[in-house]
Amino acid sequence: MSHQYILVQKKDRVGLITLNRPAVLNALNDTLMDEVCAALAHFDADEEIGCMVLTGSDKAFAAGADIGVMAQYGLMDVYKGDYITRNWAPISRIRKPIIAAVAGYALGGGCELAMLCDIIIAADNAKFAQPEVKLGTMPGAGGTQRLPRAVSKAKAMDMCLSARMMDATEAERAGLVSRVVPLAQLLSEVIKTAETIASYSLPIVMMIKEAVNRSYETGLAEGVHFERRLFYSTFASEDQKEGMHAFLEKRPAHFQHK
Ligand code: DAK
Repeated sequence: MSHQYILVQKKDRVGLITLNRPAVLNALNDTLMDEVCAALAHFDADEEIGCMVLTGSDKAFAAGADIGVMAQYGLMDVYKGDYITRNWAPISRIRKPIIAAVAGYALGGGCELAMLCDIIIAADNAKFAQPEVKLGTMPGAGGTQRLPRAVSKAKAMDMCLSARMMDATEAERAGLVSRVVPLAQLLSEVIKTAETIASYSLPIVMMIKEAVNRSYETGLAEGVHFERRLFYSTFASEDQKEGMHAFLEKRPAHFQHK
């Protein structure tokens, strides 16, 4: 498959997608998002892939939605065209884990795209912001919803209302990113983590993703109940037998993803 704005690679059981629109710091347009969605869906359906990584360049993960495109749109264009929603929403239905490897700017839609992933690992030069207010608009892909869940209401308000940039250290302290690594090691560290995840039983990994995501969308009792049902169901898998017997036999587990 050929792409205009992304690069796609398979590294053993890891699917790597690199945003590649350097002239505009990976600004997100429809073609780019169509390509990202298609590549993620392709890896999601590929039995040989256990985890995906989404990254950008050293300078920018993505500097937001393409302002040149948005500037021309009126209400009817965005509403009737289901602007962005049609090619962003499918990302939240991807069942395998996605890690965002963020270096440089993750602004507006770039920050929202990273938050659509399951884990954000940041380089020490990463900068996060929701600067839409400066353009006379507001976050439209989860900035006002996922950010407060990640970093607290006060910090999300601060970010969305003031448009200030949060550096990697603050983002880690606030809980937006899981860890910060030196820029030169970002991709190797992220791929190492993705390989570790991909080495585990795929259906179990998918269940864990599903269960953690459920915690965002339901109350505690319902969430714990959901977790318990999935936990019980892991006992019907061959990989649960393999994992536990491997421990008892003091040998590495060889998961068959079933
Ligand atoms: N769109 C288009 N072009 C962009 C861009 C963007 N978001 N960001 C940067 N560029 C372009 C610049 O215009 C420049 O192009 P040339 O002048 O070379 O032709 C080139 O990239 C390099 O940028 P700079 O020259 O500005 O580079 P600097 O290092 O000086 O500054 C910067 C880097 C990232 C601080 C600056 O470029 C900047 O502030 N960029 C805009 C950031 C921004 O405001 N982003 C938020 C956009 S609003 C939705 C989902 C999502 C969204 C909306 C709806 N739905 C689901 C409905 C998202 C909205 C947004 O993201």
